[in-house]
Amino acid sequence: MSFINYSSREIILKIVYYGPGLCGKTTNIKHVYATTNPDTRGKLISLETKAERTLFFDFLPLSLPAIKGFKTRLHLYTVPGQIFYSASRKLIMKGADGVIFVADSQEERFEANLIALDDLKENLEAHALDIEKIPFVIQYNKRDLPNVTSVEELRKALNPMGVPDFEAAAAADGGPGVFETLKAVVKMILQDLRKQ
Ligand SMILES: Nc1nc2c(ncn2[C@@H]2O[C@H](COP(=O)(O)OP(=O)(O)OP(=O)(O)O)[C@@H](O)[C@H]2O)c(=O)[nH]1
Ligand SMILES: [Mg+2]
Repeated sequence: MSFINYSSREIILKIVYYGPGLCGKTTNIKHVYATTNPDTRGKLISLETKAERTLFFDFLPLSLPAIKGFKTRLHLYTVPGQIFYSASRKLIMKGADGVIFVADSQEERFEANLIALDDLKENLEAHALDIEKIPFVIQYNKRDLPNVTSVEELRKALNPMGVPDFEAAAAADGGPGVFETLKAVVKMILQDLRKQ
């Protein structure tokens, strides 16, 4: 699936942050941007509504160390979580190499997480991608808030497949969990790539 250009010796890996509205997808990508060496990051492009909700997507290109002489780049995308942007979400999943599902740990968002996960499965299927095969990790975000569902309960509802999952607080100081989550999905993609 990954874009490998043999003549320019370049590999591009597309990773998409998916999840319900306001779960913290854009906050993840902004944290990555803010804490990455300027030499290894490109411009962060955010297409937002006036209320700072993602309108179409966010995009951040990052460089990784070369792999066997191939320049390797990550293209990070977020989808817009609001229910009515379904068509955009579907479009953005095209050619995804890996997915990070950002769950909102707040009790009142429990149902919204389930709906978003179903929506993800549908939009992967639309591109002949299978959630059981694509590198996929889950992040339980907003762990800094008081009204959160336990990780055990979230795991039972969202992660019956037992994929790597992480607690995070993307908006908190130091963004705990943000890089762990990203590194885990990159590792899975690179493992797949080696098998090709
Ligand atoms: N307390 C807390 N707030 C968070 C956390 N992550 C994100 N937020 C806040 O949640 C709100 C929504 O965050 P966004 O990153 O814009 O959410 P999004 O998932 O991109 O939302 P859409 O673009 O509408 O899908 C913002 O006010 C963030 O500051 C977190 O870990 N803890
Ligand atoms: Mg957003």
